[in-house]
Amino acid sequence: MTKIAANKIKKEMQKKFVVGLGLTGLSCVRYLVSQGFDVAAFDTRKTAPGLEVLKRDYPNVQIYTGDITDDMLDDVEQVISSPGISLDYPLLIAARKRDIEIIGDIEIFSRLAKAPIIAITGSNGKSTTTTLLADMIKADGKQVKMGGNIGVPVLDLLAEDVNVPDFYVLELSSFQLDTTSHLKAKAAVILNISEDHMDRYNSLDQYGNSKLIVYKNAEFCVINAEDQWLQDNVKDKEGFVSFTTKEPYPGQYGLRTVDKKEWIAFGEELFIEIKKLKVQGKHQIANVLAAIALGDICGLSRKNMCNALKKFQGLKHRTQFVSKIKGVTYINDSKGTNVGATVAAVNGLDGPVVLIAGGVGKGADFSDLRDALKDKVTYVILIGRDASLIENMISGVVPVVHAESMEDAVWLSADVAKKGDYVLLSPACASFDMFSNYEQRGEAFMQAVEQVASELKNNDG
Ligand code: UMA
Ligand code: ADP
Repeated sequence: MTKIAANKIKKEMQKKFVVGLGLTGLSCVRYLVSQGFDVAAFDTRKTAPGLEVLKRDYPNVQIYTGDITDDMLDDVEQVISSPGISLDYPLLIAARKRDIEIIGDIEIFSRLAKAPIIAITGSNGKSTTTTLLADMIKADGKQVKMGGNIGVPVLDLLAEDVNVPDFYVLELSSFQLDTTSHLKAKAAVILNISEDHMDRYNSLDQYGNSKLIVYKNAEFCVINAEDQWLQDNVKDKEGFVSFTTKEPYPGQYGLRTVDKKEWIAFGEELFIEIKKLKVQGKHQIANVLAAIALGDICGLSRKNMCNALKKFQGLKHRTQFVSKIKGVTYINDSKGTNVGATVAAVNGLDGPVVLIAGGVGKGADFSDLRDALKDKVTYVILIGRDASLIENMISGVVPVVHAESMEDAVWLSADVAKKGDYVLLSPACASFDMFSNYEQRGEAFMQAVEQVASELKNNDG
């Protein structure tokens, strides 16, 4: 028998079972079928998002939807689970009982990738830092592929790999890291840890520990010196590169004031003046510092990194300027889907704030909002499913009003905001009770702001 035929038979005996038919599941099926594996797939939903495409393009893939049955895992040698499915889901418990390996797409990718991986995780700032680093790598004339939680399933990066890039830059969520064990990043950063996804994890520690997986086996580790959870829980930080938004010590990335000008610095070395950056707010500066630290590890030229930095405007829906109407500035931070992000957004603004918040709280403890809102926020306008949970935590601290829709919320905000105020949409919640995703929520906010702008202008005329 030829080696190729033997390999084919070996692969056919290895049934891969893909759990979840979202972006990740579909990309896993695509990749595994292209490699000649026998593949079956399952989704808890009877009408999963990728179901029709899957049936059309992969008629040989056996598909199960809805309830699980005992025989599903027969002949299965490996389960590839999507990030949206909890590891406590009964099918995955059953797989563990049968000693079937459970991995995710990041694990497959880690075992196969032929270029250095830069891994970026944290509760907030992942997409921003990932995009900025990819921009810097491009500005340095190198090839980069960006994927992961940012919206491009990693196996799609391999599928298109005719030319292996110089770097893969991956945004990784805790869900993705939960099913990853062989990631060996060239450089890894955890930007920060604050409560998120408490409907999936028992505690902040359990959630944080998932993120710590990025540091395991990484050649270089980058850490936020100001993050309490990381400082308390990363036991051995020897050799770590760290960043701070205060004055750095030698070998650390931070901010330095020289002749009344504030600079991004590496120890004593001045890198770029803050006022040359288009992004604003301490939290965004922290992301910039992390990206520079990673860029240095990648060996990028400082000049090219600075060029990318000067152009970087930040991402849409992240403390994004929308409009200034009658002296009130409207900011869209729809991607503020947890308390940490909302606190950072509020702190980053230099005037009184009317805050629009609410949605699906994901089991979060909203009490941290109390201190952050106390002296800065004049009104909170609440929308969405968990509005009353937030109200319970902040009532007595700041006046609260409820709105039925985003449009109503924006009109209410325009009524109460005074000249010099900010109206900030930063929900501290997920969006899926009222919108398909955070992008749609942000668009709804921006449209409503446009409406306010045009009606107030008409009234003026
Ligand atoms: N679902 C079911 N039944 C299933 C499988 C999934 O109900 O059998 C539900 C999940 O509970 C979830 C939704 O379907 O509500 C999507 O889950 P999924 O695993 O199918 O997700 P994908 O479409 O594969 O997208 C995932 C990431 N989504 C999640 O982790 C929930 C995307 O990150 C990521 O861009 C994509 O893989 C490519 O890597 C999005 C996200 O919301 C942006 N991530 C979370 C976050 O950033 O907070 C972690
Ligand atoms: P992620 O990909 O981790 O969700 P994003 O870059 O998309 O991060 O930003 C998500 C939200 O977090 C936005 O509301 C943004 O304003 C806020 N944010 C960004 N960077 C930070 C940071 N370093 N600390 C706290 N909040 C941040």
